[in-house]
Amino acid sequence: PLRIFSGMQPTSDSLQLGNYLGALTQWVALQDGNEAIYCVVDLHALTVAPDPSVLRERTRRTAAQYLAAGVDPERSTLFVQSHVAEHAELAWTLSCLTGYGEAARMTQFKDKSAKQGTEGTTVGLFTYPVLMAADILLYDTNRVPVGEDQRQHLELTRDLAQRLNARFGADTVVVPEPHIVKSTAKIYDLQDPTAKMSKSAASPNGLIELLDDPRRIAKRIRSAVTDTGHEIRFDPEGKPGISNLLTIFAALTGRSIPELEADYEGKGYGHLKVDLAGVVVDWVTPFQARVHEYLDDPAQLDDVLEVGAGKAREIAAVTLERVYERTGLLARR
Ligand code: AQP
Repeated sequence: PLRIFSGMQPTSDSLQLGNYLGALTQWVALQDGNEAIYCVVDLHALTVAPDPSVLRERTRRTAAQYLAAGVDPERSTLFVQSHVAEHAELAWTLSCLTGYGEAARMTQFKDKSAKQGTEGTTVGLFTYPVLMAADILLYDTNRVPVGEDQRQHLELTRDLAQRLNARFGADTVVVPEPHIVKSTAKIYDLQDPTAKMSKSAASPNGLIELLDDPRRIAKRIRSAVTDTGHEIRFDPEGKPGISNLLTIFAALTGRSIPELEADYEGKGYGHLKVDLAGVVVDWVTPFQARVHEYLDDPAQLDDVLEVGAGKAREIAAVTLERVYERTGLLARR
C-alpha cells in the first residue's frame, strides 16, 4: 500500500466544486488499498488573518465536508494540522534548506502578494509552501492527490526532500509524487472559463460553493458564460466554457464526454445548462444533509479529529526525530 497525504485550508464556509472534483473525489478513491491521511490545514489558513471564532467554525465545517464526501475515519486518518505540533517544527527545519529565490519564484505567492501589497503580505504567506512540504514529508508520503494549481508546490516539496536526502542520508525522507487526475485537475470559473474556480474569486457568480442554497447553485450554472457558436463539443481551446460544463457533468455522473457530446448533438447550450444544474442540485442536496448531520454533533466530530490526531502524531514524531537527529540537533532525553 502507498501512503497518501493531502489537506485543504479552512478559509471559507464552504468548499467549492473545484476542491471536490480536483482533490476530494481522489482522496475518497485512494482510501481503497492505501494508507490515507487527510488533514484540515488550519495553520495555513492563518495566512489570511481570519477571525478566531470564524476559523474554528470553518475548521469543523471543512472536516464535516471531508466526511460527507466519503472520507472514512475507520479507514483513513483525519485530523487538524495544528493538533500535531511536528508540522510547525519540521517547517522551520525545511525553511532553513529553502533558498529565498526559490521561494520567491512560487507563482501562487506572486499572485497573492501582488493582490495584498508589500505591507499586507506576511512572511507566513511567503513560507506557505515550506509548511506544505513539511505536512507531506512528515508522513513518508508516496502520493499527494491535489489539483493542477498545486503542481509547483509539489515540485518544491520534492526538491526539498531530495536535498534532505542528499545532505543527511538517502532514506531521511520519502520523495513524494503528485497524484493529479488530468480530466478534473482544473475546474474553471463559470464566469471566466480561463481562470480556475477559486474560493477567493473576484466575482462570486462563477463559483459553485457546495454548501450554498441549491437554487442559487442552479442559477449560477444556468448563467454560466458560454462560447460563440452553438455546438456542444469538448474543445478546451476553442470552447472553454462548454468544455468546463462537460467536464463537471461527466465527473458528477460518471458518463464519458463523447457520450455527452452525442446526447446533446443538435441541442442548445441552454439545454445542457439546465440539465447540468439538475445534476449538481441532485448531488449537492444529500451532500448538504450529511454535512449538517456532522455539524449538529460537534462533540462527535471533535472525537473523530482527536483520534486522527493521535494516529498522525505517532507517525510524525518518528519522522521529526529522524530528521532532527540527522541534522545534528542534540537529542532530547
Ligand atoms: N478549480 C480547481 N480545480 C481543481 N482543483 C482545485 N483545487 C482548488 N481549486 C481547484 C484543489 O483543491 C485543493 C484545495 O486546497 P486549498 O484549500 O489549499 O485551496 P487552494 O488550492 O488555494 O484553492 P481554493 O480552494 O480555490 O482557494 P484560493 O482562494 O486560495 O484560490 C487543492 O488540492 C487544490 O489543488
